[in-house]
Amino acid sequence: MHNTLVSLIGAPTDIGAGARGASMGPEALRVAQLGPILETHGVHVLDRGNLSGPANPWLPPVDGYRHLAEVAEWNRKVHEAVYAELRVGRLPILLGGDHCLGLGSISAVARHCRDAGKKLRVLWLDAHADFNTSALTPSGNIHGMPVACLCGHGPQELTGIGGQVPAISPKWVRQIGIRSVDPGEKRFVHEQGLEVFDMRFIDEMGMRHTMELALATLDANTHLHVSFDVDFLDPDIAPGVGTTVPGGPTYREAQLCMEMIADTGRLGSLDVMELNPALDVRNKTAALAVDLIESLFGKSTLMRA
Ligand code: 6HN
Ligand code: MN
Ligand code: MN
Ligand code: MN
Repeated sequence: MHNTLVSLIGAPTDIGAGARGASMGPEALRVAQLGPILETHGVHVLDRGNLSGPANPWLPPVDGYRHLAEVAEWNRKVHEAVYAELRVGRLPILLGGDHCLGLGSISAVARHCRDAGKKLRVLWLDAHADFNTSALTPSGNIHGMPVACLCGHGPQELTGIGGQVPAISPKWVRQIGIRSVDPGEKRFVHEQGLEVFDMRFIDEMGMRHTMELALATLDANTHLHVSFDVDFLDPDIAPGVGTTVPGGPTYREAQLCMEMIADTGRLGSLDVMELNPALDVRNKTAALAVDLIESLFGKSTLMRA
C-alpha cells in the first residue's frame, strides 16, 4: 500500500437513484466500523464527516434526467472534497450515496492526475455499465449515467465538472462484473470501446484471469481508482442495494478481486457506492463491504508470507 493516509468522505444522498435509502450508506459503513477496522491494517484514517447538499425532492424525470440540478450540485461538492484530499497526498474513500457521485469523484481524480502527470486507470466494479444518456435511459436515473458523463456524453452541468471535457477517456476504464445493460446502452458501450469483463467472461475465464487482464497495463506511474458499486456482488450475499441483479461474484471471487487489486500497490482512491441500509438485513451488506475493503487495503487470508 503506497498511501496509508486515508480520508473518509460521506456523501449521504440518493439523488441519482431509483430507490430511496442510499443516503444512509455512509452511516451504515461507519456503524460497520470501516475506519477503526482499516486502522488495524496500518492505515491512518481520518473521517472528514459528511458533505451536505440538496434534499431529494423525489420528482419524475424531465427531458430524460431526474433531479439534474441537484445531481450537479452534489457532484460539485464531491469533486471539491475528493480533489482537496488528493492535493494533500491523502487517499480519499467516498462513502456513497448513489453512483451518480462517481462523476464528481472520478473527475477529481482525473484532474489530480493531470496536475501530477499520472496515468489514470478506473476499475468499475458493478452489475451495471452506468453508460446511459438521456436518449438511452429507461429510467432517467442519473446513477445509470456517470461513466458516459465522464467520457463527455451528457449535459454540460455534469460533463463540465472538473474543467475538462471529457474528464477521462473510455480507454482508461475497465468494467468488471457487468450483467445488466440496457439495449441502447449496450450499443453505446461497444461504439465507445469500453473494456468490459462481464459475468459470462468471469464464468468462463475465472476471476484470476479477469483481474490479470484488467490490471495488465498498470505501471509505477499509474493512479488506480476503484469505483465499487456494492450491487457488483451477488444479491445472495449483498441484499442491501437498490438495483440487485442475480448472478454476481461470490464471496471468494470478490475477495480475490480485491486482493489482486491490493497486490498492485497502486490504489489511489476508492468509491463505495449504492449501499442501501433500508433494504439490508441487520447491516450485513455494510459489514461485507467493510470486509472486502479490508482486503483492498492488504488484509490477506494467505498462509504464505
Ligand atoms: N447503478 N441501467 C439502469 C438505469 O436505470 O439506467 C440501472 C442503473 C443502475 C445504476 O446501480 O449505479
Ligand atoms: Mn491512525
Ligand atoms: Mn453503478
Ligand atoms: Mn449497479
